[in-house]
Amino acid sequence: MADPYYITTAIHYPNGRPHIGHAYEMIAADAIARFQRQAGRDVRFQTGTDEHGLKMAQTARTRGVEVRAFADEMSSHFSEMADTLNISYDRFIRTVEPAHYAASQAIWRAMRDSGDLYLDRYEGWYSVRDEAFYDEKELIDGEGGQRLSPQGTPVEWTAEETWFFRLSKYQRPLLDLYAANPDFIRPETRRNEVMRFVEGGLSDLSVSRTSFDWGVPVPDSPGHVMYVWVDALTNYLTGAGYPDDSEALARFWPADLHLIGKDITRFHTVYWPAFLMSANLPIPKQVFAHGFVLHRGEKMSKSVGNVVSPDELTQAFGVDAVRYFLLREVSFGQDGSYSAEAIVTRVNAELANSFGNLAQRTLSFIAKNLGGAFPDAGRSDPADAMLIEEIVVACAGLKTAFDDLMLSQGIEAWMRGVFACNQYIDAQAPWALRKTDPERMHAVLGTLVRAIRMLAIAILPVVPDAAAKVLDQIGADARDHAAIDDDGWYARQAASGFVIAPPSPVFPRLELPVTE
Ligand code: ME8
Repeated sequence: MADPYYITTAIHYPNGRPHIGHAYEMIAADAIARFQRQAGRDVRFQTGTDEHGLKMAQTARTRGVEVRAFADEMSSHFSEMADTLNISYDRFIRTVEPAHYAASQAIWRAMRDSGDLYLDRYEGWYSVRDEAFYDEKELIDGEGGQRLSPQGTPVEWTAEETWFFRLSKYQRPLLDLYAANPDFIRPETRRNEVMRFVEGGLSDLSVSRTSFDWGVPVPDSPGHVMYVWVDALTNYLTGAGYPDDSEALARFWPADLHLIGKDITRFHTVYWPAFLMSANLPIPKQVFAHGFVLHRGEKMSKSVGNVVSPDELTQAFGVDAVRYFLLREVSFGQDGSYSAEAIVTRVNAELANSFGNLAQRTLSFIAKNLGGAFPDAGRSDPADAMLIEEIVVACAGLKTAFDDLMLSQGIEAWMRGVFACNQYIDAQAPWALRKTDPERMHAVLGTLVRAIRMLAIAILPVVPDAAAKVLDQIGADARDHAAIDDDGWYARQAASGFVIAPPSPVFPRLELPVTE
């Protein structure tokens, strides 16, 4: 049976509409999931919405709607966005599902049975926006002396009876975990931050609330609901069949990769492994914290008026263009910036004018001048084998980089293959050979068809629809990594009598919308 691979995104708060940051995270996870499927892994890919907590309850109240109805409506915007963006998730989890209540209560009982939960009075600072507790020493001063969280969000003083989790007990085990697994937290900058934070000492964590009831009820403790992060993090286990589906659990737990944004690293690399250790469950193999996507270098905010919805972007430029841009432009793990100009420039230069143009010119020439028949072997030249070698290297470069989650570098390696094709066309001038040297023309066009197929397979995880269209145009069915190295494909396809129809362009040239 194929090797399992379990990948998750964060589950998103549906207290507002999805924004480009949510889209970015789903797209990156999707490219990784598709890439692993191509490599033959048995992928389980989960995304979803995080629907409990004070933030959701307060937003619903402000809007005068019942919180469950509000959650239902808002969650659907996220699943619709996932579908629009062509996200190949296996499960879209909602934390209001009964299966998720069962998982959250099971992990709670397991932590309680380990002696790690106790009742006490909590008094301290809470940020509803971050759904996070902060120590006094972490706070910063805002305007007019207002206390703010380190993220710059307002905090309020809270005092209530709550259950506590003995986080302090896990300081040493956590530091040991980081030391033994240098790749558990990536990138390196985040790993260093987390280690410094844990080395500074850990306070026990308040993990239940009594002042509101929008959450998973704490077992055997009437009036308490779980702190939203306890239930939220448990979604990853719910998706792996916890607690009852032992077959799925054995297969998919621990997760291979939690892909999250940098602002929630602490929850995933401190609290989550501590909860799991307490419940005697294995720790995920890796947490990768991606950076933030900014609009023209600025944080998106409603008050600045620079919030662009993912829908607006995909309607203006197309889904694959937006996917390509985000993965190519943003060095994975760092912050990045987007603007309409940057999208148009990047996509036109690399997709429309380079890869798209290469496929379009080659295939329409064959359709027109060879009646769509695959070119003959013709008279080969060392330049042909050299080009194929460059393409093999480019595709292998993408694979090595994607295996290591270096998405942007992987696409860059692929682009070198595209540029090699364009140089080859300039040097070989196949269109001119039609009259002067048809045998050579056949060999050149045949080499280009081979190259186009390999490049299209390699880039499928990034631009799944567009690359599939190119592959359809040449009738290439096998689309996994092994197919890239299949030298016999061309001869078989030519012998099958497949006819290349006049292609319609797959990567249109983008125009800047007039409003920008
Ligand atoms: O934090 N650029 O949900 P969330 C890139 N429910 N990524 C961004 C971003 C931006 N501008 N803004 C947010 C939560 N994100 C919790 C997670 S997981 C058990 C619970 C990322 O809707 C953010 O870092 O506030 C996070 O990974 C994800 O979007 C959801 O953020």
